[in-house]
Amino acid sequence: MAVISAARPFAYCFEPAATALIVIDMQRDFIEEGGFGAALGNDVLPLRAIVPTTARLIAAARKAGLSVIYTRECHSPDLSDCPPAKLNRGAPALRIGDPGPMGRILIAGEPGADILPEVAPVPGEPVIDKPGKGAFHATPLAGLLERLGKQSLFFSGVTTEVCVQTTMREANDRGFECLLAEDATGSYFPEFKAATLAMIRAQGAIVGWTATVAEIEEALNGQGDR
Ligand code: TIU
Repeated sequence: MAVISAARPFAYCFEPAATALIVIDMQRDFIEEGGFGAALGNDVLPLRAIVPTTARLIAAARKAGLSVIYTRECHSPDLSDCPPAKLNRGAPALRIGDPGPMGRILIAGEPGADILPEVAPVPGEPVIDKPGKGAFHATPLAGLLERLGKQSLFFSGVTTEVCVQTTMREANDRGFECLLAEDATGSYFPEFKAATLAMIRAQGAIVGWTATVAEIEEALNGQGDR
């Protein structure tokens, strides 16, 4: 058993072999200009800032033998998996499925749906395409985690208060011990990120724990072993 002693709100214990790192939606459509995030009117720079720390976390997880599982928010080309409630929400400059500078917005197989090369999966690492914000909705993720025998999940990716928090809450209800990597998750709204971290760990870790990448690395390197 390993422990992240400095995790908030208190120490987080995990069995590395029963732990997976979930890397959520580190896609060009959210992190680069010309994608869905920018089309919604957002400044993408705060998301770019977490790319190096996320790469570090992925490398540490791989080295320690954790499973690394990726998600991508994207839809089939005919949009049959995109409900009107999602497609028509708000007044974005470009809607899901519209042609943009990185291909059709948020469509599987288009360049914009790709994961950034700095944090890309290596062969054999699962990539789960999801039509919703939560990664358990309409995906094989629950079955995959059960087959792999995972009980603890580390979370990283974008955006903190939308897809990351939704997935973390889904996982919490499914019985996983959840930890969010504070500096490997990002939001277009710094105040929403701060609020999400606070609400996750409030009330005695009501949703889960948070820790920095350095604190997670220390535990994965064995310095946190009991
Ligand atoms: N808009 C926003 O903050 N996020 C999303 O639409 N998707 C994800 O968080 N991946």
